[in-house]
Amino acid sequence: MQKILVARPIFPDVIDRLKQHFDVDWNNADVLGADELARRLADKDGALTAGDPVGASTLAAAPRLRVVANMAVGYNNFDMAAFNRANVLGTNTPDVLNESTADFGWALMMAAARRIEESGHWLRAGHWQKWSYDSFLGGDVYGSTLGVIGMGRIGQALARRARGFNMQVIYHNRSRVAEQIEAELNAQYVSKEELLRRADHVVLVLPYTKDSHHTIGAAELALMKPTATLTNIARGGIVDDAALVEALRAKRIAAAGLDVYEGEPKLNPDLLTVPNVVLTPHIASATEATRRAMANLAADNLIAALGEGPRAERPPSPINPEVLGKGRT
Ligand code: 8YV
Repeated sequence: MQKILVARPIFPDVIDRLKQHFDVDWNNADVLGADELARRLADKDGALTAGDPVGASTLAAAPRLRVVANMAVGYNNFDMAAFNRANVLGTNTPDVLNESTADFGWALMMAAARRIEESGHWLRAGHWQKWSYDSFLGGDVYGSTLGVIGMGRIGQALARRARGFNMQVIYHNRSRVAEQIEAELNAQYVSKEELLRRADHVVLVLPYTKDSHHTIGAAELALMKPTATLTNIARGGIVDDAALVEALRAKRIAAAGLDVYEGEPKLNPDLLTVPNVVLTPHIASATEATRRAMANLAADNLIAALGEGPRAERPPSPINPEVLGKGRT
């Protein structure tokens, strides 16, 4: 039987499914460090990760490894150049999380705009004595301008929701999306600078790469309206968190909603002292149904990629399908 490592705690019934196909080494405990991950991969044919870094040295320590299935749509934890050199297949979990993640982006954006977390803390602290006309005044979402940076599948799901809020949608992306999608979403392609100047609510839904590092820093925050909000449901590192703290403190923008952070699960401690930011612990895809679908899709990828003879199938969501059929190097 082929051997796999499941590097993280996941749903036990998905482990049971995997056990029907593989000899499973399950790390149902703390996150594995790089050395321990390499040690546990030394005799494995496949692995299921969730954000664990896998690069050249990890692959070199695992000469049998042929596939690593990430339980995430983002795969910036994989060094894909190293995967390609070694002919190791990487897979991810696209699509199954689009709607849950878009819902959550919406929730964070609205919470930031309407100061839900800030006012909730104030209430819990016992400060509420009377109604006041100017308590926690926020910005409207209905009828405002939504700026989406990263118009992929999740960005499109987010933009689709804007119709119900009568919003104008502008977007920026590496390349324009098909005209038909622009028309369906009633979305206008603009430069990043124009988007930052015009949007009332900016939402980041782009993948993290060298090029998207600090897509939003001090200069970009300075372009935004003082009444605008910024929401990041993409990846830590896309926003310069220190610059964001400064902008929030100085009220250069009204508020932010963050689900991801530079260096998470540690985060810039200054963020905790800023009232006008909503903070959540990387849970945008975290609904029962979606996390189950992600775990099962990662399992499907492993089962198909490692299947032999008549059981060999094309995995449903390969990142680098060009290595399929090539021998491990
Ligand atoms: C994952 C995510 O749960 O899919 C992604 O890219 O950010 C989340 O949905 C997280 O990355 C753990 O793998």
